[in-house]
Amino acid sequence: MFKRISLPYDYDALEPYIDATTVEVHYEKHHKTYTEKFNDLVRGVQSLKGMTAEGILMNLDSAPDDLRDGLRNNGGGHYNHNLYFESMTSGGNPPTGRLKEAITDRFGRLGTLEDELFQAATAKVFGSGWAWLILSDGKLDIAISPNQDSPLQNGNPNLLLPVDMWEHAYYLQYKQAKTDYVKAYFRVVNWEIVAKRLERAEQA
Ligand code: MN3
Repeated sequence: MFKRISLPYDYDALEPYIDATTVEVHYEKHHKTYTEKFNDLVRGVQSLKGMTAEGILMNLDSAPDDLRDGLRNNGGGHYNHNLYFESMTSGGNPPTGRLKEAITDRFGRLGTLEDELFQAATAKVFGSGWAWLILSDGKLDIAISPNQDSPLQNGNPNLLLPVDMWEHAYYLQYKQAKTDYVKAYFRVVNWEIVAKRLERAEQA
């Protein structure tokens, strides 16, 4: 049984950057639906028993043909949103330690990382999709993916920070102004969590 993470903050904790209605609808409706549909698809399929969501999404080729698209979309929606909601905290916090060092090595400064991730999210993702900070070949990198895909489908499990670019992530508050949404998202990023993901990725 796949579960959503418990939201680690109140609905209004990310205001004014992400408002309470957006968080509530996104978590209680969209995220809930992806997770329920994913569980419905996986339930009773012997070959998927005991697999993690990550494992299923990294091995879609071996999934039953009639379930593959559903697993990809709903499993991706489930997995990506667990990462996304865990990636925010009230008021945000700054990168420290090894993460800060990795950011300096690759981007020079946090602002440059944010600029590149912003460009990817707002200019390269067309329609619904995601932008990502990932670890790739031992280095921080930026990636994008359509729909509910992620770098998992390219064999890379080292997802460090997601940016949800589906309209449902911002439309209630920002309407079409997705650039304002991405700037606001950067104000609530929980870099402590990103640092933990980097640590795990570098140990793997
Ligand atoms: Mn979403």
